[in-house]
Amino acid sequence: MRLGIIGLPQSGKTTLFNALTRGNAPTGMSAGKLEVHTAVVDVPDERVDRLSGLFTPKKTTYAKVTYADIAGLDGSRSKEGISGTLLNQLTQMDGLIHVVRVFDDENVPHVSGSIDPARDIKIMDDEFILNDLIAVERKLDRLREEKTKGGGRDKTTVGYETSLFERLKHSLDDENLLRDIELSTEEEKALSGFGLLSRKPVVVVLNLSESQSAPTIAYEHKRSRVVPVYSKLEMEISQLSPQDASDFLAEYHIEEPSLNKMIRISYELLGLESFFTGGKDEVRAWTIHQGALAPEAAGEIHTDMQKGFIRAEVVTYEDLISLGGFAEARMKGKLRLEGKDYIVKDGDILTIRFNL
Ligand SMILES: Nc1nc2c(ncn2[C@@H]2O[C@H](COP(=O)(O)OP(=O)(O)O)[C@@H](O)[C@H]2O)c(=O)[nH]1
Ligand SMILES: [Mg+2]
Repeated sequence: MRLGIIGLPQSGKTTLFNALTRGNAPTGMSAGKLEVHTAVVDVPDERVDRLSGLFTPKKTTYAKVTYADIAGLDGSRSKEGISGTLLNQLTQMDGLIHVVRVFDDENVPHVSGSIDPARDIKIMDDEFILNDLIAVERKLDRLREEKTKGGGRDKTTVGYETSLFERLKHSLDDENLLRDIELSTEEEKALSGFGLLSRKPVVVVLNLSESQSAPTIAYEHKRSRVVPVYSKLEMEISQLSPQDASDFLAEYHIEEPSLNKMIRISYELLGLESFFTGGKDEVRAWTIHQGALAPEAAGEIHTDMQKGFIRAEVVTYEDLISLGGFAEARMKGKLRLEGKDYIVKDGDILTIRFNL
């Protein structure tokens, strides 16, 4: 999972990035030009810790999330859209974390001269809508050309794409985020790889100072969440030892550090879940889409396992932990044999049987 941290200059992107990755990238440097920091972090999951305690494996591997702190968007709404390199960075992301400034600090000038989170959210949304409109119009031009020239792909496909992109265009013309429109699985598939920005799931982070409480922001969109975060405080906390960090969190009444919260919310928004594999060699967490079938899950582990998939032995996390192992689970009839049509559930522990 790749999550891009975006927002206006000086909104606190790098501060949040540091909080989420326990990093120390320089903050307060923003000049509004393209600059990207990336870091890969483990997805904290206490189920992995418990499984590791059960199997005592040689190796324990958590699922991974990549954070990219992407500076360069300034809400300038250029006619040509977002520039190539920056756009390229953005389209690669599975989801976006939009940092919006709420904190007040006279030493940190605001690019728009005042603190207004709702305005800043709209600046970025409008920029994305405009950019998507440019991309969609270009695509429609190409489709028209393809239709007149002929000889390329078959007419039905071209017609199908044309009506889909026309629908997108109407929606964008009305200044709607593409996140809000309902698409069939087939349409979704036709759009994959297109990287439309206003369709990407978004966590809006209201970046607060320690003394502030979160303002109420009405932001009713699909695949979107608004989350208040004390980025600067959390960046400081992220640099502490675990014991000091939990004392601090308690003192400031922060129930769950953003480190964990952001990942949990992103999994929800992106429709992701985890399954596990376990044994003497390795306990490992894997990420899949909700609704993935057993062979797809197997394919996450290795393409050979998907190709040669025979069946999966499945036990739930709760059963495995309470019964104490695969052998015990089998004796109690809790180790199921599942075939190609099995929909993997969050927390399943899978052993794939395959044949090459
Ligand atoms: N007072 C205060 N300052 C903050 C907060 N978050 C970020 N800053 C400061 O705002 C400035 C810009 O932050 P930075 O993370 O570099 O913003 P970026 O340009 O979006 O990457 C830095 O001087 C930060 O220390 C906050 O919650 N409170
Ligand atoms: Mg920065």
